[in-house]
Amino acid sequence: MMQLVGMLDSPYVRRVAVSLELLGLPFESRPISVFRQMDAFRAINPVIKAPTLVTAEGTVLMDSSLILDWAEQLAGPARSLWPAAPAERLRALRLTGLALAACEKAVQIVYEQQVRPPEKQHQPWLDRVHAQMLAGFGALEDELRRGPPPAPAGGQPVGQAELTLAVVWHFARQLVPQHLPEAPFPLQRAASERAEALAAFAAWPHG
Ligand SMILES: N[C@@H](CCC(=O)N[C@@H](CS)C(=O)NCC(=O)O)C(=O)O
Repeated sequence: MMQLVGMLDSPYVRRVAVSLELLGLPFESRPISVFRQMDAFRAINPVIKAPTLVTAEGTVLMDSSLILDWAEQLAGPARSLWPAAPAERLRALRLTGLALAACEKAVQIVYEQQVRPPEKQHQPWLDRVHAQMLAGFGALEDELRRGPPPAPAGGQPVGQAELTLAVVWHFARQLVPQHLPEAPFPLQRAASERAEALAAFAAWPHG
């Protein structure tokens, strides 16, 4: 059985876990920390990146989007979390890209504030990534105002775009709430609440 290595406090790990669940692909979760259990992680993947997927044959994959590419191959097009029509697929890719960019910026805020000692923090960098994160969530909110994310070909209650933006919103509100007010983003808040109520999200909770 394939193994998903990494903790669910990582939004990248969580998006893979929820996606595997919705794709109907069984996996073993190995919640090893990239910080507190570096040696154990290194023994599986010397690069120490979460998520890491160890396939049933033993291939070690990393990067959530590439892992999900492989998972989609295993599940087949009839179960896909992506829409089949090109225009909808393009919109889903745009939404997912915005969510992943906002996510990267939220993670950078966390690293700047929690990994670096306070005297080594660099405010201009923090300001830059904070503005980038808000720009990402702002663009996502504009997109959601134009209409809901496209439905997936596999008929799941959420597709990859909605799943990712919901995981990212929840993560950012948990980790950097002082940098992310809820009021300007009501549609993302609602999407997150809807998603968190789904069985696949409850099965793989943040943290
Ligand atoms: N683009 C990657 C980002 C993954 C990532 O940065 N994961 C973090 C945990 S949230 C990590 O491995 N951090 C440890 C490190 O980069 O050294 C993905 O989509 O999987």
